Amino acid sequence: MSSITEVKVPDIGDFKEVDVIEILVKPGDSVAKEASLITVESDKATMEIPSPAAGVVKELRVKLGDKVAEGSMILLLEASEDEAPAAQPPKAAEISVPTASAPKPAAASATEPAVLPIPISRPAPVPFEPVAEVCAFRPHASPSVRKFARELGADLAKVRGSGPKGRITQEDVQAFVKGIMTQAPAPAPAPPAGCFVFNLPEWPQVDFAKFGPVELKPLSRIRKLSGANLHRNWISIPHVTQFDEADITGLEAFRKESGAASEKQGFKLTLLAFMIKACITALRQYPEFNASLDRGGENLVLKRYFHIGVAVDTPDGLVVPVLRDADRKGVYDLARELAEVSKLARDRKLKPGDMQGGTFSISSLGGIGGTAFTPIINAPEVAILGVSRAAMRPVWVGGKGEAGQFMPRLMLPLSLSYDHRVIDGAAAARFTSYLASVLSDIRRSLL
Ligand code: CAO
Repeated sequence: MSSITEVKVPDIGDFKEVDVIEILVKPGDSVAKEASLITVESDKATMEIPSPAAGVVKELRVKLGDKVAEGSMILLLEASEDEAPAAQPPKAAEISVPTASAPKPAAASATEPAVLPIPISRPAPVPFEPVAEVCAFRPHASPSVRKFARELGADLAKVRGSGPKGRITQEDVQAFVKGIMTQAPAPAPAPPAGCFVFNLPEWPQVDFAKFGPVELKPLSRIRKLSGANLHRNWISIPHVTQFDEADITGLEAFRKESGAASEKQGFKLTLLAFMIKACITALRQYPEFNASLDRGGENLVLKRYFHIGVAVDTPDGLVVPVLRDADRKGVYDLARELAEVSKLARDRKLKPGDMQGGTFSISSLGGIGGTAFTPIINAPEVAILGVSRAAMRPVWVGGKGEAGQFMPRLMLPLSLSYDHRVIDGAAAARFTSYLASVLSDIRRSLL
């Protein structure tokens, strides 16, 4: 004979009221003894409440978001025949599921009426598994979701929770795994030194549509990949940006004079090609800028080659193709190659290898505008030069006092971001002022 059992919230220790955050069964489900029925959560712990017996769920008496306390009814369970009690059943109100640690003997309640004539099975105590949120940066998920993630090999720390208070749901884990299966981006290698764990407040969950019309625009694959890398670099490298400016009046005149030859061959002799040349001169002078930290963070790997990455703005996002052995190329060759790689980038034809092996990067926004910015280092490089728009300005030249005068000069703003673990502020100031001097008199790059 089968019997109906009222399953209630057992002794939940010190917690007076807890939230129902997950309902793991529905009417008609067959459950095994000790199978989890619901998940409840206090501000300190998450617990699953197991079934006291095997049987079929007849009726749910809780819904998501309900607050429950010890004794609250969870559901009615039709216990299987072999689960039916052999001995005399206790009263309905005595039904209790097992407790977390020291199970209390179920006490008869005079005030709680028995809804049905229920023959009761008294299950053997089964300990809960309260999951204390021992560290604040542990992902917020119930034990069953954790188990599910473990089975799929999903790292919960990387899953964004869409549930209340950022809680990770089973659907979030499924979506995360699906995302990996479809995109399969290479996992980022561990940072060279140390491991970074941040204890940050949860990201604000805002329903923007509540405030006005919105439109959803999916991020491009490039933007997602570069966004993840930029974020990693920004939070794991102590950036400092050194600002300076170079007088490029003479260089610009020279570039214009020399430009006709390249125009005939179908490419522009751009300022950027000269910038690359000048940077290599400065990198030779200050080799720690053409370097990387080794994996252990104990040594600086100085590179004896000069592969310069150039940030290219494309409709799909930022990419950084690398001009290899730029030190062995002339300004015309560099200008031609720049035109080629930026076209390849915009036509989405760059191969992964075209973006690898860089030793130093340049990000030029000069063609667009602005006076300064703070570029993000392209790890594992240790420095990146930002170039803003050159402008004519009155500059005091010719020495102090009456000997000097204001002259109109074309001034180029430079913004050098560097990894402060590797490069000191004084070295960065020397590097940028040396670079400015080379740009002011490009003949220095021949020396
Ligand atoms: N100051 C003033 N004018 C400049 C300049 C500067 N620093 N740099 C370039 N210009 C001028 C050029 O002379 C050119 O003028 P003309 O059309 O009159 O000849 C114009 O601006 C356009 O230059 P360009 O962009 O075609 O060429 P470039 O060599 O300067 O740059 C490239 C090439 C690929 C770097 C650029 O097109 C680009 O994509 N820049 C954006 C990079 C970026 O997004 N960086 C941000 C990274 S951080 O998010």
